[in-house]
Formats: sequence, C-alpha cells, structure tokens
Amino acid sequence: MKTRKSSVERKTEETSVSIKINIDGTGKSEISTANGMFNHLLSQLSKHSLIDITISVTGDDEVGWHHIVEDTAISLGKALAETIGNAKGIVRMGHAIVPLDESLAMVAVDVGGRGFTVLNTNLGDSDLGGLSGTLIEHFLDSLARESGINIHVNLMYGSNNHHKAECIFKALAKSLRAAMNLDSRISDQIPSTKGVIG
Ligand SMILES: [Mn+2]
Repeated sequence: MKTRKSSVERKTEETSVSIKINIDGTGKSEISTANGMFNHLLSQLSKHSLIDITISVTGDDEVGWHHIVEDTAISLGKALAETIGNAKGIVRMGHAIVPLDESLAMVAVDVGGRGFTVLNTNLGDSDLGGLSGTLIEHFLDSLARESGINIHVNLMYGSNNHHKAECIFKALAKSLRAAMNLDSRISDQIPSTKGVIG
C-alpha cells in the first residue's frame, strides 16, 4: 500500500509554517509552535489519530497566539486535503466519545469534501496555556474549512478547560482515525453515491 503523505510550507508576513503528515503512521509527532498547550493538543491529535505529524511554526505571537494557531490550522487542513485526495477506499465517516476525568467529548466527522463545523465546546479561557476557548474553536473551524472535513464537536460536560480541550482533541483524533481508515472491500471506490467527494 502506498502511504498517504503530504507536506505544506506556508509563509506569510505573520508566520512561517512547515508541516509534514503521514496518515498511515503510528502517531509519532514532532511539534514546535512556541505555545506549550498548543503543542500538547497537536501531539494528542497525532497520538490518537495515528497520523504522524511534524509541525514547525514561527512568527507573530504578539497578538495572543492568534496567527500561529490560525496558520497552523490552515496548513494542517491543506495537508489533510492533499492526502485525502479523492477519498478512494476510505471509510469516510467516523465518531468517538472520549472522557478525561470529569469531562466528556463527543465528536463526529465526515471526510466528504465539505468543510463545515458545529462547535459546542463550552470552553472558557482559563488553564489553556494562554490560548482562549474561541481561539481553539477558530482552530477547529479553520481546519475543517481547509481540509474539507465536516466536524461536529459536542462537549457533553466538564469543568476544567484543560480537560475539556484535551478530550475534544482526542475525540477528534479517534474520529479522524476511524474515518480515514482504508476499507479493503471498497479499495477501488469513492465513498459517495454521487461518485465524487466535495
Ligand atoms: Mn493534558
């Protein structure tokens, strides 16, 4: 089987982003974004999706991490879109329910070429290493738009923002793993009655 890999380099006046992914990996990551919490969440995404992810981001952190988080999401989304391609042979939909202590997240994805989000994250701003709840939602929204993946997030309950964010990322990871798995019975098929994804 040909492994599904891609790399994206993106330089703007605000940031410089370099990303490599391998969807058929084992969950190895090297993440360097200058924000410890963001590194932590991206590492969780890799570990539990089994997507190998290398990310190096430098740039403008004077505006509360906004550009770094946004541009990472855009580049990661583009890398995912490139590796997904025409989606031939993939399961396409996936979901997961993941707890972390007092928090529980439910995530569902459709790798269907239509980037859209419904986000009920109930995230506040404390205990997120300088990130904000709205910035994490912005990450998820930008990722969905650029990758063409429909992402629904429902934080069912929880009180600690760190736990809430982490179980959302783990549930997203598990959902992506399920959705992007190759199904040998449909290896020559695009998983849509339309015959195309998008
Ligand atoms: Mn943690």
